[in-house]
Amino acid sequence: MVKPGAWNLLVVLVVILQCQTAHSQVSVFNLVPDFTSTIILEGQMVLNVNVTRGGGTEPSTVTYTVTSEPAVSPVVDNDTLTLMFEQDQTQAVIPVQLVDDAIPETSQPFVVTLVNASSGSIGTTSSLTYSARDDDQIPGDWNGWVEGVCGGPCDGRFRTDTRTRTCNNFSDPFRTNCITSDTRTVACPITCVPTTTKAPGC
Ligand SMILES: [Ca+2]
Repeated sequence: MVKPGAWNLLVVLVVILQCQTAHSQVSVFNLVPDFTSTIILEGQMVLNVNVTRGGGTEPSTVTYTVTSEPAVSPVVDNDTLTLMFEQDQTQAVIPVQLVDDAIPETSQPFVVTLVNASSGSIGTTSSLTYSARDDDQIPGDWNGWVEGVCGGPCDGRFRTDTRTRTCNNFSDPFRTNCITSDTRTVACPITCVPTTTKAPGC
């Protein structure tokens, strides 16, 4: 028969063993594929990519990269960055900064990659490739300026000219970014009649 004191000792040993087992687990970091929103527009500015941690619970800093083709107009700010996991934290978010330019272009891929962790290791889902869709229309040439009517005070008259152009979205409803009208302000000739004042006695 086991004495009560021995049971207590056994329980303590089991608890210590469990704690050691938990702390000895290695953190494994993975990206979380989420393509439910398959259309990523450059104009949305930010794409949040989730990272999960399994295994360990210790603080760890994960290094990652965000890269796009070294084209004339990269779709992300290519960079190497870090993501901090605090004690017991199991999820974190990488905010990918999209470049919202005004250049009409084709969809462009970019890649998010987990590189390493200060404590733990990178899992099998270490890299995901996305595609950023352009939202810029193709602008046509501007039509000529249409002069406005001069108005305002006689010594500060001005007119507002306008001009227009058409933009082509090539039947792509996501291409919405294009300015179709423009204005300019032009000074008009002064129309005040000069007046002269004679000094008294002249
Ligand atoms: Ca663009």
